[in-house]
Amino acid sequence: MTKPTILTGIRANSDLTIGNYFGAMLPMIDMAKSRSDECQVNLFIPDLHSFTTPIDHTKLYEQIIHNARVFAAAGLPLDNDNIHIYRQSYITAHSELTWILDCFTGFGEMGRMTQFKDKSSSVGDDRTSVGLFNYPVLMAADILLYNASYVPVGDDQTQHLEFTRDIAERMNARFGELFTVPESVPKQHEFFGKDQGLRIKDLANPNKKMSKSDDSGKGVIFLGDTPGEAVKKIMSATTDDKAEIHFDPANQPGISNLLQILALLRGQQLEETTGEFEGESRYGDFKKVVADEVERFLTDFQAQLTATDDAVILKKLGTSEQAMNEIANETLLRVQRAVGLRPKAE
Ligand code: AQP
Repeated sequence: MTKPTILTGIRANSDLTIGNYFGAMLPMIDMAKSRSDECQVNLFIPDLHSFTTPIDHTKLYEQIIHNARVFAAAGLPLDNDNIHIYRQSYITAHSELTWILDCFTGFGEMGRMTQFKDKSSSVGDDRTSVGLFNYPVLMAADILLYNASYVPVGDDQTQHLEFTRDIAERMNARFGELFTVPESVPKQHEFFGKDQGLRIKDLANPNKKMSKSDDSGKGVIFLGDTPGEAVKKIMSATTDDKAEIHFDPANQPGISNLLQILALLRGQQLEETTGEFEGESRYGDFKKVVADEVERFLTDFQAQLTATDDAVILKKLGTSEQAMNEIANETLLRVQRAVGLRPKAE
């Protein structure tokens, strides 16, 4: 019996943040390690998704390789044959299947996607591309090409997973069993077990999430920040005038965010960290504790990053991409035959 496939990725549009690291990368690596005996794990670098919003293209290729290094530095076992790490654009079937699925996707269906509405309003009409409008279809192709059943999704991606299930069912109803339909959102939550909703907030504006594409970067800690830069960002983080530390995201979002960050950096349960500082009044002292921990984390992480070996990483990418091309091309051929682009199978 073939093993179920788990699939997940992080865009390479900019340096990663501690939000991406603790909210996505570390959980992905833990999941890959714990599930790789029973599942095939596909971790991919969605390089085609990286420019649905404007980026500096002179930096894209280096950023892609850099993200692969970050996975290695964060502990991804590159010698595990059940874990694949690959660059999306190296498997051309992603683009080809996207076009075919596009022609079975409604304009209105895409226009209802809240991510499109949010992101297009933030970049403005002139810079809103058809790629941004269309990216859920590319995401559906990313999943369906590999018959993936499990895709960890945060709130912002649930609509896209639902669309993937819809288009797979639509194509299957019309052309016969072409695709494995990924599990529903509740089943994904059941499978991945833990809370997928963790969100580190922007330090300057703790009412919004920390994002790698943030224009000012003032409230964002990037993995490539010098420890000194990161310390300054923590020390100038927005808090409140209550002068009492409580974990209360609704009323004290800044302080609560710092407690959350500290717990993640220390690898502690949030309750343990909040218990230690509950009721204290000296925000400056508390920030210094968080800043020291951030400094230590970045110093260690950057040393691990420097120690990664590009030859080993490129070899792993190459091996995974070869294996992924085989699986993806098989699915694509099935679809091409079904829609009449290739002769029917003998
Ligand atoms: N602040 C965050 N806290 C926890 N997790 C986060 N993630 C993003 N921000 C936080 C998780 O990181 C992964 C990144 O996926 P993505 O690059 O495909 O896109 P995203 O969700 O749009 O992430 P960003 O950092 O906000 O990127 P930009 O600014 O480029 O759009 C996801 O698993 C996400 O949940």
